[in-house]
Amino acid sequence: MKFAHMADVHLGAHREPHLRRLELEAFDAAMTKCVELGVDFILVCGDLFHVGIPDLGVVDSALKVMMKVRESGIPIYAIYGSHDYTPNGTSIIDILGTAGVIANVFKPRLESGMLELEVTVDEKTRAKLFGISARKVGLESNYYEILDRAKIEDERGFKVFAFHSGITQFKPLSLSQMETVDISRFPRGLDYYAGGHIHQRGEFSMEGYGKIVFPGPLFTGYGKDLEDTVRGESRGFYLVEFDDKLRNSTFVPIKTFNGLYEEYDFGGINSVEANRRLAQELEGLDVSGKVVVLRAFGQLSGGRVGDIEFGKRRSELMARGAVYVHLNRSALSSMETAEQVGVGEDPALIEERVLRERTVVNVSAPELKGEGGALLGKELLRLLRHPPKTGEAKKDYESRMLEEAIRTMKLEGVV
Ligand SMILES: [Mn+2]
Repeated sequence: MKFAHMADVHLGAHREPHLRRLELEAFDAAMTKCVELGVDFILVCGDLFHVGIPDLGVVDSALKVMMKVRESGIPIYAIYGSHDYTPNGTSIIDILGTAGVIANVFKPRLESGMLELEVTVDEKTRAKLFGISARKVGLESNYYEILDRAKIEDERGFKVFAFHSGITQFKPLSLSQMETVDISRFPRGLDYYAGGHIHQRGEFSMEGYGKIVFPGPLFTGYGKDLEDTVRGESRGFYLVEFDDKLRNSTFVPIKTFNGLYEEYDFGGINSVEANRRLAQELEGLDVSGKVVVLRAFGQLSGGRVGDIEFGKRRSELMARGAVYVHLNRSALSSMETAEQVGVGEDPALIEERVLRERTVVNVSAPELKGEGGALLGKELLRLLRHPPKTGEAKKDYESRMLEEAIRTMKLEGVV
C-alpha cells in the first residue's frame, strides 16, 4: 500500500500569468503522477492554497485537477497550514471539505483542558491518520502544549502524524528566526511524521519516533523558494510505501521550470559603474523561456541603489523571452545613503523583521510589546490585506474589518 505526502503547494501564490500556469501544471503533474503510481490516498500537510480565500479562477482550476483524482477513487486528506486560515474562520479548505473533495484530518476535541485528536481511518488501507493544523501563531494556546499524546500513542496499526510546523531539533539554519515545536511535544512511536511549513526538503529520524519528512514546497511559493528552485533545488512530493509498518519513502520530483541565476557583487564600485556592469553582464545571456533571478549585493562606494536601472534591465530580459525576472537586492546598499532596499526579500520576512525591530515602543500594554506585539501586528496586517467580498458595500466591508480587527486584538467589550 502507498500514499503520497505533499505540502506547501501554495496555489495562487503567483500573479504573473506564466508562473501561474506553471504552478497549476506542476500541481496537475503531481496529481496525475499519484494516479499513475496507484497511490491509495494523498495527504496534503498544509498550505494547499496561498491564502484562505483564493481567487476563484485558481480554485476552479485546482478543483478540476483534484476531481480527476477523486474520480479515480483516491481520497485527499489535508490539514490547515499557516496560509489556509481566514479571519472569519471559513477557508477554502472547509468549502472543499463540505463538497467532499478533501477531508480535513485535524479533528480536535477539548476534553478537560486537553486536546484530543480524533483518528481518521483510511477506509481502504486502514492507515490511521492524526492531524494537527497550524495554529494562528501566538494568538491562541499552543495545541502541542495541551495535546493528549498518550491517546495517540496507544492506538494500534500503521499510524501517520500530519503537522504543519517546524521542529526545533531539525530547524534549518536559514530559518533560525522561525517559531518551532520541540520534538518532545510530538506523540511518540508513530510510523511516519508527515510535515509541512518548512520550505526546504528534509528527512529526519530520532530515537522513539518513526520517519520524519518535510517534502518542501511542491512547486515554489515565492521569494526565496523561487531563488532556490532556479538554483536547482528539486521540487515534488514523497511516495510512502507501507503495510503494518513503513516500508519505504522516496522523493518524487516534479518538473518546475528552467531557471537562470546570476549574482553580482557591487561592493566598492559606484552606482554608475554598477549600472554599466549590470547591463554588460546581461547582454549575452540566453534567457529565453527561463525564470531569471538576479541577485545583487555589496555596498556601493557612491551613488544610490536606485540609480541602478533594474527595472529597465528587467523589461529588456522579458522582451528577450524571459518568463519572469525576480530581483533580489536585499543585500545591496550604498555607503552614501546607507539605504537598505528590501526589494526581492520575502514580504512576510520583511514584515516580521520590521515588526520585531519596531515593537520596542514605550507602551504600557504588554501584549503590544516584544514578540507578542510583533505577532499581533503580523496578524493584523494579514487581516487588513483581505479585499472586500464581491458585491460587498464599502460600509459593510469597513464594519466587518473593524469587527475582525477588534476580535483579533481581543478587545471585544472594550471598544
Ligand atoms: Mn508554506
